[in-house]
Order: sequence, then C-alpha cells, then structure tokens
Amino acid sequence: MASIVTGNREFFKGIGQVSYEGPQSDNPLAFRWYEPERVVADKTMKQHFKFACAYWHTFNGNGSDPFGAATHIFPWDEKRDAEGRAADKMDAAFEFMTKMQLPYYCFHDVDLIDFTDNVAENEKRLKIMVDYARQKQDTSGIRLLWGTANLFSHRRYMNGAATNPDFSVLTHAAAQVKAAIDATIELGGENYVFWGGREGYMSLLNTNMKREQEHLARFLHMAKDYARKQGFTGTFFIEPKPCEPTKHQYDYDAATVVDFLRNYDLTGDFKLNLEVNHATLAGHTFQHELQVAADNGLLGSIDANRGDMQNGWDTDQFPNNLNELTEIMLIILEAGGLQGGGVNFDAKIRRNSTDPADLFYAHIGAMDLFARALIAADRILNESEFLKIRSERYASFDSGKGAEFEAGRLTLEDLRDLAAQNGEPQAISGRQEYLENLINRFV
Ligand code: XLS
Ligand code: NI
Ligand code: NI
Repeated sequence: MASIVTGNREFFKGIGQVSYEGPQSDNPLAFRWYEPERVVADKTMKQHFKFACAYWHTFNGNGSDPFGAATHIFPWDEKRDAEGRAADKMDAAFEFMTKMQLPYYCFHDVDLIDFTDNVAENEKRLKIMVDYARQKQDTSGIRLLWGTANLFSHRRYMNGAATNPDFSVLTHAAAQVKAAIDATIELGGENYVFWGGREGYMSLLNTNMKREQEHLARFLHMAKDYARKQGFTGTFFIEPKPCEPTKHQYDYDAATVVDFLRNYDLTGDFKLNLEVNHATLAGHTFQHELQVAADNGLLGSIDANRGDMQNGWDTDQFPNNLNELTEIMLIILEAGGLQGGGVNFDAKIRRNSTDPADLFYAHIGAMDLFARALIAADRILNESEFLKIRSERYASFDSGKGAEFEAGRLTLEDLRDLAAQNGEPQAISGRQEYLENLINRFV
C-alpha cells in the first residue's frame, strides 16, 4: 500500500474562508447570524453548539439511492488504493471543516477507510487513519465530538450486531467497537455513540426479544468497562430510532432508551444523542424527545437534520425551520445545555445538489438558523412572559392543598372531600395560540 502523503491539493477551489458578515450580507458563502465568539446566555455561540460535521454524509454520501447510482463524483475518491483515497478524503474533510469553521467532526470507523473481512487488517487500517487524523487535528484545532462503529452496513450484520442470534457475529461487532473506542480515545474524542441500526428485528416469529435485549445490555457494559479501563472519561450516547433499517429497533425513542438504561444500570455512563428525523419517525416532535431526555437528566447531544412532511423515512435533510429550531433551543437552554455533546449535522445534501458549493450552503444555512434560534430563544426566556405563563398554569399546586398533595400529605378521600366542598372548577385556558404568537414575535 502506498504511504500517506499530506496533500497540498485544494479540493474546494474557489471557495475561501466562510465568516460572519451580518444579516445584511448578500454573500451566500458567509454567515449572517452565526458569530462563533458572540456571547448569548453566558456562553459563546461556539460553546453552545459545538457544531460537528458528519463524515459519512458529507464525505462518503455519494447521492446514490435505492433507484440509482452515485450522483456526487468526489475528487477525493479518485485514487485506486484504499489508503490513498482515505488520505485524500481526510484532506478534503479538514479543508472543508476549516473553511466552514466547524470545530468538531464525528465518524464511523468505516467512514475513515474501507474495511475488509479481516479483523487485524481493519485495525491496522484504522490505526493509520487515526495517526493521520491526529496530525490534521493538531494543525487545524478541529476536535472529535464522537466516534462510533458501523455495525449495520456489512452483510454479517443483517440480523443485528450485539443482538444477533449468532454469537460469532456478536464477536465481530465487539472487535469493531473495541477498535473504534481505541480510535476515539487516541483522537481525544469527547464522546462515543451507539446507534443500533440493526439492533431490533424484522419479524417476531424468529426473534427472542428478551434474550436479544439482554445481550445488548451486556455488550454495552463490556464496551463501557473496556473504555473506562483505557482511560476514556467521555460520555457514551445511545441514539434512539424506531425503525429503518429494521422493522423495529430496540432503541425506539427517548422514553424507551431511558427505561432501558435504568433497567440495566447504565445511566451513570450513558446519555442520549437525539436526532430530529428519528423523533418524527417515532411519531414524536423533536421537542418531545428533547424534553423526555432533559427531564431525566440524560440530554447529551443532538443529530441535527429534518425529515420530509410528505413521506415517512429518514431523509436526513438539513434543518431549515426557524420556529422548530427556536422551540428546540428553548428546551436546550432551559435544560442548561447539552451534556458533553453538541450539534452534529447528520444530514445530507440532496441527490441532485451536485455543486461542490452545495455542501457549504447546506451547513451555512443550518448553522445560521441555529444561531438565530438561540438568539430568539434567549430573548423569549428573558424578555417575555413565556416562563411565567407556564409556571402560573400550575400555581394551584404552589400553596395550600395543592402543595400538600405534591408533598404526599393528602389521601384520595381528602381529594374527594375537596371536590365536593369546592364544586365545579372554573375553566382555565391553555392559551396555546397566545404562546405560538409569542414565539413568532421573537423569531
Ligand atoms: C442513522 C443514524 C446514524 C447515526 C450514527 O439513521 O442517524 O447516522 O447517527 O451511526
Ligand atoms: Ni444520527
Ligand atoms: Ni438518522
């Protein structure tokens, strides 16, 4: 194999540094809202978001779909040998992230370099790319938000990875996770993610669900114990998704995962990485998923994207709905921020977005909208009656018998007597339209 040469090649020619120019700018390759060093709600925008680039979509996603082959022909895919291609791709990745002011990235093991069917060879390949990534990180200052292992693409994982009914497949999943954890640690990765792509079932007719879930829990404990033993101090995230590629995934949604983590004594080390399009697939709003995680103290990180209102799969489009993002930022700010994680753009440009600049427009638009949403949410929290309206809605529990109820000092008979004594309650409006208008005043 050829050895890696640090390329001097520029992959995104004609596109320079993207920087903040303000809302009046008509430059499509500038930020109009995202000012990395601007302080909002006690932190810089850069600290709030920890924006990350998803290696798989941005540098591997070639636009192919079930109906057609690649439409994105990348210049970093030209070389014949795996290492040469991987090095070019990494050069392109760090050039892109530097130009975009993206401070973090995330990857699956196989995103960095093609894998083979040989465990030792894969470890060797990954090590070469980790060494190269370390140099790239050192010179650029870009950091690793999280690493993960792809336990869903290879044929061997068609019946699952840690939940595979065949023990020997599970051992291969373990080999990959071990190497991906090693890579994450060596690169100073701040977190490690498990998305259970095929950890679920296609048919219950051939599935022992209880046994598979126990295997998953055992596997996660082993991975966590190994990483801790190697000195990893970051957080592990589980990324819920209800289905696709399997009919049913065990990490269905936030509530299911919270329950699973509690059940198997994993809440000390694991939190949630929530993804917008996964929430909608589960029949929830993203806000719902965030609130469930936040209420349980497990809001770790987010995969930012959006689905399509008219269809039901994981289209992974870039975010572009300011109202939705503002509601998202309200929850994140109220929760005190993301715990350990950041905002990873698990999103891809459309199959027919074939200009190199399209990758830039996509990220710029999303980063700008998050910045705008942060500003709006901070103002809503500080300058409006938003919080007051919600807390007043529960005022009847703040004192008197309501407070006694919350403190557990009343019985069911006491409640009955109060109802009889006080008569029919007055209707109190939920004021939903009022609140929707209030949000619109600030976006
Ligand atoms: C797929 C998932 C995946 C994870 C990482 O739907 O979102 O991209 O984020 O394995
Ligand atoms: Ni994701
Ligand atoms: Ni996804």
